[in-house]
Amino acid sequence: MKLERVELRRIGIPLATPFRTSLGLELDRDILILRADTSEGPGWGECVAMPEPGYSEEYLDGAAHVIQRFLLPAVAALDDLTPARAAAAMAAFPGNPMAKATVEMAVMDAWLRARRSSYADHLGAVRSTVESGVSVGIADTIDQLLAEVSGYVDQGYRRIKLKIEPGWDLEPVRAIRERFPDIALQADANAAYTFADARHLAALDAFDLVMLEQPLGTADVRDHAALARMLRTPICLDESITSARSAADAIALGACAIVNIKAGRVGGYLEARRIHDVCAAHSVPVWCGGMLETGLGQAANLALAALPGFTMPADIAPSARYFATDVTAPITMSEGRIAVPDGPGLGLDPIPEILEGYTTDVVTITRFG
Ligand code: SMG
Ligand code: MG
Repeated sequence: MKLERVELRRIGIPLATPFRTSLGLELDRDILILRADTSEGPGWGECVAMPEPGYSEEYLDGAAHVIQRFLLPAVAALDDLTPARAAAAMAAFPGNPMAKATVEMAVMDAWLRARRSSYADHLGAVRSTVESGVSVGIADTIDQLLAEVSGYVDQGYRRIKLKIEPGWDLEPVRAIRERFPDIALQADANAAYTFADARHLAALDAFDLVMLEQPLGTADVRDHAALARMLRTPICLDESITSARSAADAIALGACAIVNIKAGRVGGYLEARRIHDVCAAHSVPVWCGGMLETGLGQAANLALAALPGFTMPADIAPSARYFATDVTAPITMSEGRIAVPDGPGLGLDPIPEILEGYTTDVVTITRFG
């Protein structure tokens, strides 16, 4: 297989519900969709970088530039292109995991479609549906949060995750726990605290949380280990885990009991699978995180979340939770579960007219480097 042509398409989609976290407020999604045309057919990738650095140092314009200027020439130079060879070629450049994951995702899609094999089969999925969890943004008031979460509980989500930050933590968590004593509940701080907040965070132990996700800074792995010794609530790392190696280190330090895996954060689905393997070898449960993806990204995430070590509900929700109209046929939930696509490649296609309608910019590349 050989890369012949790439289309870098920027789309803007309003979010069905504004999403506020300690990182800022998202009202719509600005997303880069990469179409890779190869000698064996097309494949699709989605970039999860946000418009601004915040969640990590990557941002969308920067990722688009790195893809065009460095990653595509390296991948286009390969005569016998496979997903693993693409990842190896891109590894020559340090960092930029979300940019790399976008290219790898599209190459893997093209390669699997040509082989009539699904993402799920290729990655090693063992189940055909995945438990769906919902990530709930910071609300203006506790009453608004209660109303929003009630709706999600009624819809049947298997787990509720509350975004927290200093000033919005114990009270919202207490209110939700009092109203819903039996739901699986967890909190995600997106690195908003420091170790100086350890005693305050220990007060979350009263609310029987499944986990506390990334309370401290991305680089504060040793502080997470110290915090873990002070809390009964299990610590889950998200931002801090950037590779299988960093997962092994964090586990060895005692910095996390659970790992959130996002392919974009770690450079692609192949590295995501390696993190799954490392965690499984240490009996550390993992679950699939989300970055408010379209149906394309969700399709790949569903395949990943069907691997055996993914034993906790994913941040994968039906399309309607994110967008009034998704770019693919809508992803739907039934009794809190979402089906893993089983068609070739991602198993879902973008609908051309819908993609076109959301498009804000297209660049077509036929000569690389
Ligand atoms: O995709 O349902 C989703 C959102 C999941 O909360 C979510 N993602 O830190 O886990 C996380 C956040 C990152 C996105 S914040 C802009
Ligand atoms: Mg997180």
